[in-house]
Amino acid sequence: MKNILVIGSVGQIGSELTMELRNRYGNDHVVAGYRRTKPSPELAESGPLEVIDATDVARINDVVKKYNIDTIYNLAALLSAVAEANPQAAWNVGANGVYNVLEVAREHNCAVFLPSSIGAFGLSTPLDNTPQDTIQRPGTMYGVTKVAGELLSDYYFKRFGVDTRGVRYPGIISNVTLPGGGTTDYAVEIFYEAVKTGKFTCPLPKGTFLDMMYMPDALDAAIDLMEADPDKLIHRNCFNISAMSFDPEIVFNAVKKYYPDFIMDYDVDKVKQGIAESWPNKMDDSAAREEWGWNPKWDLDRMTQDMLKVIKEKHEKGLI
Ligand code: AKB
Repeated sequence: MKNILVIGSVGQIGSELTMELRNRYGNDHVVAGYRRTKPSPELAESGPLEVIDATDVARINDVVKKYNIDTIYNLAALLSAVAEANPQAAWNVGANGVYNVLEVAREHNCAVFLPSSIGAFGLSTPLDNTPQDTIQRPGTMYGVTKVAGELLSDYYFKRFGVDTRGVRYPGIISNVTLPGGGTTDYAVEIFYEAVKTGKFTCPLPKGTFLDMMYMPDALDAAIDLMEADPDKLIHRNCFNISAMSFDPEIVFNAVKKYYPDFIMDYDVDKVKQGIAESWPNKMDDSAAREEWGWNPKWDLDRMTQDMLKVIKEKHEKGLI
């Protein structure tokens, strides 16, 4: 049986990934590592919990020893827009934090899941059908840390044999924990506003296409890749994965189908616009499909129905 540590377990992906890992591997086998934000009662009461900061290598080491950890999922990061506001902190968590996790993994022989992002690309990358292996010159600190993480993961595998694996996540859409400070956050907020106020002001301009994915597919991607046969992994780290690609008008119309009175206007955030325009419109994820069977299950319409249903139920219960 695996003993897993999730660093960043209260974030948008971490909160749901930790619960999914507990379902699959047993509650006692998955340690939820968090830094400052209080974990939800569900997370806190269903299994072990430890305060962990990715920038504190001694603390990671202690927790790995205490629970005999053999697999680490490191979800700690500052998202793209927040990282632009505080590049020093973004480097510390996104690059030094990754280095710390890899060092502990090397010493204790742990497998490591390190997520990269569409943010690892930049304006000189082909933005349509973005290849798995291509030019990566991101113009953001978030992107710089993601490229550093990809390279470090490859290095630790080749040099020290650490079982590192990772995907390049697109914008993730979910209804449990809100993302904080990403460029793709609008694609989550639009669903909440449709239910709560019937009106949404979009920070990205019409025509800004980005890769997106519903959370259940994002969780499957992480766990399926960690379970994949290592002999079949040619790339191993930073696989392009995508489930859909849309611009604000397309997701607006998808919501409007179920909320016909929903209205949207635009108030473009220049920082987010600049970031979004340097990211792929649509990635080629054929390497992930070929090497470990990546096959997303959720398309835009199915996801829209599910998001609206769950958020409406929460709203009616006064939870949001
Ligand atoms: C962000 O917008 O910063 C993230 C990402 C795509 O990595 N959601």
